[in-house]
Amino acid sequence: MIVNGKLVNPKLANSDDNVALGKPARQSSSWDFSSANRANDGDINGRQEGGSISHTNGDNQPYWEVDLGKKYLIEKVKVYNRTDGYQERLNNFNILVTDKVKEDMTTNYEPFAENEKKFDGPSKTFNNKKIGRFVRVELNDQNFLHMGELQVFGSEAGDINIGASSANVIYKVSVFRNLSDTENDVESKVAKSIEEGMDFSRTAGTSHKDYWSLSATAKVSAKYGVVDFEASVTAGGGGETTNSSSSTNSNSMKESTVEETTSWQKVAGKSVRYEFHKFVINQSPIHYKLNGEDYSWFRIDEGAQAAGDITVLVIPAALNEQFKMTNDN
Ligand SMILES: [Ca+2]
Repeated sequence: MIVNGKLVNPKLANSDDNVALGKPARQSSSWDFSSANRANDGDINGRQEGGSISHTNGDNQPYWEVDLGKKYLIEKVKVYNRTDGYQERLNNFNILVTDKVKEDMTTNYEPFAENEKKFDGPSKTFNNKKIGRFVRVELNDQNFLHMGELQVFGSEAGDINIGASSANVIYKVSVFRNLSDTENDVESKVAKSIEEGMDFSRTAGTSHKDYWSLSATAKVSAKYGVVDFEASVTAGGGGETTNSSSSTNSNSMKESTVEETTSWQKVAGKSVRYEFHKFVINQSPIHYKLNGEDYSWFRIDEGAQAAGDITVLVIPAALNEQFKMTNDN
């Protein structure tokens, strides 16, 4: 078995970015030259003379809406009110999100913030967790709607589709880390069965007929995956190994392990032993695209039992960027 590769860090959307900035915006009507795009032009100036506030006519339930271009897990919406008077008009309003478009009409709105009253100070931040592509501010009553700026913060949510049902092999990884200089017995948890929630993917290599690969990817969030740990191994015919670990903020994480046991293994000094425990399930994988990367995983209907096969990889713990190792297995 020949293993070589480098550590990789999955790219994740930067949640500090205002994803509404400069995106297409519209409103129920425009008063004078106060077009919708003024509320996401990057200028929070709330004075009419500054030329950067959006402003509708006195419509019944006027709205302002931005199209983020793709689905995001929206976690924060910050609204900047007008500051040169008339602030009380931004009163009794909803912030709504949706990712549904039907014949150019947005539908199926969900409230991000409901029946909000006017707020003190020039801006207010609303927190929630909603999947959406469109963010709308709408007054419940008849009035003028104007805002200095509206900012949206979140991470790209990606797209999900369900694959064809088939027998699939997935792996759960156990990590035995020995940071001391000498060989030691190291304890880790080994999964005996797994179920829905925290999921693992397998990717088949295609560049060589004897070539195989696997990846064990811990996903968090019931609906949308965020990588917490990823290790992939390819071998046979001189494959390539990547091994990465990253920590991200999680959303409704749910452990998949139903039953586990404690295992002790001897691990050489300054090394990490990875055990990939094989599970075989027969159902449809869920394919997921996030930040240009493809993932697939499973929502397992019933606790799947370990098949008993274990693949072991031991690598130096101090490894940082590049590593190469060879053994006869
Ligand atoms: Ca503005």
